[in-house]
Parts: sequence; C-alpha cells; structure tokens
Amino acid sequence: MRHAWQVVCCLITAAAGAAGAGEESPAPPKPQPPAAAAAAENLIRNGSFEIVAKDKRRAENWGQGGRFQKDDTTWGVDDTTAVDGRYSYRLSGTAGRYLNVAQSIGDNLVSAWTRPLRLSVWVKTKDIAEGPGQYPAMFGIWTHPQKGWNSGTINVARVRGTTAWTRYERVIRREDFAWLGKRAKTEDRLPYRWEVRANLTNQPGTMWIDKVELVRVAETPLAVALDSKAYFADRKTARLTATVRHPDAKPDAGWTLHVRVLDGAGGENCARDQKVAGELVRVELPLSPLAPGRYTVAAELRNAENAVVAEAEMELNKVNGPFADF
Ligand SMILES: [Ca+2]
Repeated sequence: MRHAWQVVCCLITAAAGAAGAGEESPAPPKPQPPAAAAAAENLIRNGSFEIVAKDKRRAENWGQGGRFQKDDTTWGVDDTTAVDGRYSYRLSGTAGRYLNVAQSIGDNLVSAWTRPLRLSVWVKTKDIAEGPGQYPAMFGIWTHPQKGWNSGTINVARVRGTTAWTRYERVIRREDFAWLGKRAKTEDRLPYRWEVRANLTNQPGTMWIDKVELVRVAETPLAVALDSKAYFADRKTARLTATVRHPDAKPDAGWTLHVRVLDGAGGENCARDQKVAGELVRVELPLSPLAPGRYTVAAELRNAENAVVAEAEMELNKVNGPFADF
C-alpha cells in the first residue's frame, strides 16, 4: 500500500497549489492515513466566508455574478446567521433577476482530477417561491465553455420554501461530466471554466450558504460483489464482479485479480486469476464442488510484480433448494 499512499500525497500537494494557497511547506508531510489527509484538505478557499473584503460585503476568493447591483443590499456576507464561525453568505433575489456567488475551482484541479471529490454545503432558505420560471435556490458545480454561457451543471442542493440550516453533499466523479463532452457539438463548446456556485433565478426569496467544502474522497481501490445473496444447490457458478479503482491499474499494466473461495476452516476450495483490463472485472466461480454451507470469497488485487495492492472479501452461501427435504 505504500505506493498508493505516495500517489495520494502527490495529489494533495498538487491540489494545494491549484487552490493558490501560496504557503511554503517547510517539511514533507508526515505519513498518515489517506482518509485523514483528504478530510483535512478543503479545496475551496474561504469556504466559511470568514475572510471579509475591505468593503465589508464581499467575501475574499468569491465573486458575484448575474444582475446584481453594487449599492443594493441583496447580497454579501451576513453576520446575523451562520453554521460555522461568524459569517454566512446571503443572496436575496427579486423577480426577474438572476444572482450568484461563485468560486473558480481552476483548470489545475480539474486536470489532476483522478479521484472522486465530495462537495458539501450548508444552506438555509426563506420564502423561495415556486412559480413559472422560478428556479429553486441552487448550489453545485457549473461548467462553462470557452465562450458563452453554461455548458452544464451538477446540482448538490435544490431547495424551495423556508428551511433551517441543512447540510447537502454529493460525491462527484469525473465521469459524471462525460455527457457534457458527448453533448458538445464542437470543441469550443466543451467545458472550459469550472466553478462552485450558488444561485437564485427569478426568485424573490433568500438563500444563505456557509461551510462550503470540496475534498478528495479516499476511494476503496477494490470492491467485490456477488450476483446473489445465496445460491441453491443446483446452481453451477457464482458470478463475482470486482470494481477496481486505482490510478495505476491501467488495462495494459499487467495487473490481476486473484480470487479464492475459502471454507470455515480456511481451506481453499477453488482459485481463479483474472486479468484486470478495465474498471470492472468479472470472475466465474464453480459452485458444484462446494457442499452447502458458508464460505468466504477472498479477492486480491495484484500488480505486475505480483505484489498485493488491495484486498477485499465477502460471504458466499450455498443452500439446499427450497424442495430439498421433499
Ligand atoms: Ca461561516
């Protein structure tokens, strides 16, 4: 697992650069579990809106968009309500108007995006109306082409009515955006700019947001599933599907999945090796040699040097048929 770990460290370092932290790191990061490291790294700057600009209305690192007016009071940091620290950010709309607050998540982050990200936000709303053309209070990721308007959105929150502070989250994978590439008819319509954004469209209500977090999720490199919870005695094979999510497990990298069926005493009943040629690996396990009972299916993800990179196991039950006693 040492190798996988180093990859995580590199990604986190790259992400910190993308976020423009601009701070020197005097010592290399201390080894710690990947999950803990990912949780500590919020890729959103000033996600809690605690750093207020000199005008005492804007939040540093966030930009306003849409038809806002500088001298009105419909947007800005708000110290009357918050879930974290002193400030939240408020958008108060009016009918026929469009308002948003957004932060670019940058090309560097997107190009280094090899692991899923979890975007979360706290939202509170007041009087978000439901009528023709009145969109809910929305929060999520917006993408834009090189020229022009939206090329796509991924929603994390869509809220109507009046609600207390509520946390919303969504795990986002790069493949979630694949449809954007398919939809774009020409290259200049492909997603080019990426941002995290809250917006109100034609909406007289108010929304507040606070504690925006975008973190890398430490993904399990190997997960296994069987096609049934239990197999009757007349079933000849069990089908196992393994999901392999590891940046180095490329189709030509020579990785294999080694699967064994073990009985209660740890005895091996069968073993199969399957080449890893994609994210999904399917293995057929013979059931005929097994007496009815409970077994463990143990899977190992092995690299080209035959070193075990990840392990997973699950239970397999073989049962007598429903009419076996008759
Ligand atoms: Ca806050």
